[in-house]
Amino acid sequence: MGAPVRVHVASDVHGAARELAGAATGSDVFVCLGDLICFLDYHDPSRGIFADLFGPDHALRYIELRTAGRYEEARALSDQAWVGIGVPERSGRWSVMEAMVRAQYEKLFEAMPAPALLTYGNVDLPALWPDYVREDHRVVDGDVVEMDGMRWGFVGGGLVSPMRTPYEIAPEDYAAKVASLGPVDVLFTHIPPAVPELVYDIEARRFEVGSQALLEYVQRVQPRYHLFGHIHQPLAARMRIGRTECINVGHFAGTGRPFALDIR
Ligand SMILES: [Mn+2]
Repeated sequence: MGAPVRVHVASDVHGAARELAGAATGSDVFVCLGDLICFLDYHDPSRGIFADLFGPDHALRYIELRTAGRYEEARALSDQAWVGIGVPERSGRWSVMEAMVRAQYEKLFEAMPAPALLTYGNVDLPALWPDYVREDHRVVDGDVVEMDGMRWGFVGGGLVSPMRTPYEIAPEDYAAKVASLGPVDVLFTHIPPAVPELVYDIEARRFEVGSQALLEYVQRVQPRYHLFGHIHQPLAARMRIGRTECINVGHFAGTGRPFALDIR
């Protein structure tokens, strides 16, 4: 048996550029599972694009409404706030947001270790990535990378949800990406398989969206590992599904540390 491959995995970076810069130290391979952008910080409402645009009080109220599942009221509050900063037309908002997203991506991709294997989270804008990825940043979505005689599969993005985050995919399109992988030894995705314990967030107190297609894939293909993020405070951070060890790699923005695993 050869030497193990030590992989460091970071997911849900949400603006933590400083910590990201050191996240590959000591690893053979660095993997980032997305959600680079910070729109809102549920722990620190003074951080993120919403707070920068509308102030921390607005961000806090917006967070409260969304946490309570009052999405329509949250949207109305946000409409008001846009009027407040002199951008009443919906059509004018994107250019303001895009400039702020670009400023974050510039910092984050500069801090991103290289080489790295990357895929998208639901809080990412794939169309902007080509402007920021560096030469040794390999973006993989619905595809397989050969690694030391193993097949590592990657599926990025989230599924359609009431949160209306930027990169949400219809379940049938997501399932098609999963199906296109073929068999893999290690599966990397942003979102978890649809297992209640893995998708329930004990702090937000709600079920987030997991993927039925991922669950069926894991049950059928039985990769050695399925590594994912997305749920910041999961009810269960790991679980066996048959032979597969399913692991939530943790909330990088909260811990500042990558998940480390030796794979042989
Ligand atoms: Mn996410």
